[in-house]
Amino acid sequence: MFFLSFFVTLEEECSSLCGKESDLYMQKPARVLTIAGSAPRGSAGIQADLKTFQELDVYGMSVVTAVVSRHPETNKNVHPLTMEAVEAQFDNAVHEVGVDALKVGMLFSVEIINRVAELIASYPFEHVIIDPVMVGKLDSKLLADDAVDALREEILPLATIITPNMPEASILLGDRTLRTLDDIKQAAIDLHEKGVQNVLVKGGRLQGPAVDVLYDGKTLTTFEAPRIDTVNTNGAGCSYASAIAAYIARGKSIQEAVHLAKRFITTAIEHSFSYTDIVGPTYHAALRLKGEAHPIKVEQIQYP
Ligand code: PXL
Repeated sequence: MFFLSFFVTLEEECSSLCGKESDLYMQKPARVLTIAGSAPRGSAGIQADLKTFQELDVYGMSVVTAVVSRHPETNKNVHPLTMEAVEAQFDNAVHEVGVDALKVGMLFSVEIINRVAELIASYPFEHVIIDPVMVGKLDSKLLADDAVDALREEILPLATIITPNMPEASILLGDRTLRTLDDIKQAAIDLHEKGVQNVLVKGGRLQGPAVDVLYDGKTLTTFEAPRIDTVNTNGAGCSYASAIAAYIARGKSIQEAVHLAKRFITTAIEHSFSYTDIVGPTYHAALRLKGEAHPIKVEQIQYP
């Protein structure tokens, strides 16, 4: 077993045009489309995705699948859009602009999952980053109970990379208990075995440092940041997956994109805040305005 531990020096940040100056067509920002839920508080979902895209200098577009917002009288929290509305948004973005990388977040129902799977298959997307969103930070149910199988069977096979957190990885593996770093390494390997090219299991709920595990069928890579003592992490998963999509659209490899995105989200969490006593957002502008908060420690193990 080959073992390598190092602090990767990240290339100097450059715009999305880096390395592509000779190609006249690419003298424009790379294009990223998100298909996800709308979170009117501004911290998660489409709103977090678009803030992330803007910070990372990619051209953001969106397909809203549902609005997540509790009605003060009826108590209804998830308001799905019609299939017609989903189709129209997708058509406008894909056919009137074009897409360099697609990010998929909250899909909610079997009906939306099936239609979005057909729409994804209808276009030759090069990079598909799928965040298998299930439950929000404020305990909102973001995936219907009967939709887990559809998500696993119809959506995950379309992914270049999936980014489950520990509860999501556990559900995708049939309610397996995941507690330790070794558990999430095995989870990444087993989810890859189910046919996903690249699996990033996020260890936000581990004891100790925040370690995420990436497996691509050959190499297990861990990305470690110190645990930041805050509750204000609403939308962190959405923003992390969006940052991965942005860096991939800008031509980075999966490994580099995850490393750069982990740096982006760790810094955004370090400077997170809240306007009220409700769990607040990460600070999307933090990396740009304050610089990297903590270097990310990267380790690689060849497996098998
Ligand atoms: O952070 C998960 C998430 C994803 N998508 C939407 C959300 C949330 C959490 O609130 O509202 C739309």
